[in-house]
Amino acid sequence: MDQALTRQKLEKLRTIVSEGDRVAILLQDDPDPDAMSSAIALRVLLGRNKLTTPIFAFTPVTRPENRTMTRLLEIEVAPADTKTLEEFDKIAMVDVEPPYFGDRLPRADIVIDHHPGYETGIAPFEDIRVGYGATATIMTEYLVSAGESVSERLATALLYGIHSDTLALSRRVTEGDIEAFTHLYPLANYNLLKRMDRPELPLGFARILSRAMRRLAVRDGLIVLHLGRVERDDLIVQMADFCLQFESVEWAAVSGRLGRNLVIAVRNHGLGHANAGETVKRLFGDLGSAGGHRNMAKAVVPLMAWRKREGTMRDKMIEVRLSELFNAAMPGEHEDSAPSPQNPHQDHNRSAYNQHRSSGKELFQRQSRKRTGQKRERTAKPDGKSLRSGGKR
Ligand SMILES: [Mn+2]
Repeated sequence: MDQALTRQKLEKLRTIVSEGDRVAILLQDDPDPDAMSSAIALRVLLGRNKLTTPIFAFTPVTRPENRTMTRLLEIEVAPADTKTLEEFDKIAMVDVEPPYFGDRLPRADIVIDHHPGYETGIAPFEDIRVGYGATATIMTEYLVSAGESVSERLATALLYGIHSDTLALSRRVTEGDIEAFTHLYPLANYNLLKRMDRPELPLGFARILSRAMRRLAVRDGLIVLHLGRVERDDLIVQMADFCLQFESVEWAAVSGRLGRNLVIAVRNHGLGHANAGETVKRLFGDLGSAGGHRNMAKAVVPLMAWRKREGTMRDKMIEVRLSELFNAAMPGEHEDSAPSPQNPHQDHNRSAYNQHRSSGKELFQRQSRKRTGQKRERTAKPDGKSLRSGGKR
């Protein structure tokens, strides 16, 4: 966006809010770094503080990285309710738009966002720049245009907002995002950034980790690990990311028990045709919520539903079973997991996953059937070793 237009917008923005107005800044549910950093930037632009212009959200910040951000940068997000919001003279929102809130929102005066697809023309001030990687970029442009000096805290927050919304400038990034990033970079505190990006691990996790590491094995580019009971969801996700870093690993599926659920995080390098989101949907969609993108996906399955389908909730068996499922789900790539004779559902599930397999492997299927005395479509040599001669690597 050109600077003249930003300056024009900025002037209008400042006319919307009068001296004595109490302003609420409202964020999306479970606010993320882009939203929180944009909120404190707006406060600075309006020349206000946290007493006259508090930040609200209907549900609290839950992600550990984001909680670390609020703690390290001392960002307070108060719980919103419609009645409380009604008491404010002006309601501003950043990184979100009025229709998102439905009935919960009494009014809207200022809207700054980068999300597409919402009805516009609701608030007297709107600046919606679809295509921008982050709202923090828009806010940085305002700050530059206003000639505001950006504090270390604000620069750190905005940089982290851009960083997390654009997956470290790798997704949906515009020249504007890179410019804002470059502008903020020398002003930010890297030590804090590092601590936000990698939240501290609870000490108790070390024991879980050491047990899991002993079992870690890469099979045809795939790692499957079940951690047992964990205290935080992000430990499972971090572990999946970690596993993906080992050489020759293309896919990692890591699970853990969290409350009454089995949480499964999947990561891959995006090679080949398999899609992580579609894979978890196919494997676990009937049990709970499952979905995601091509490279990262997640399933949250109630343990009771798992037991109903799989017949057991024992941690050891969960890992065995997940290993079978994921090995079978990799189209033509991962086929060498040992069959689990205890599991009555195996053949049924496999046949569904293997429908697309090529008939050129029939010889081995026959051998396999002879070996086990069962009708099975799984393609494996009698010795259980992989048939694959490499495939696409
Ligand atoms: Mn955003």
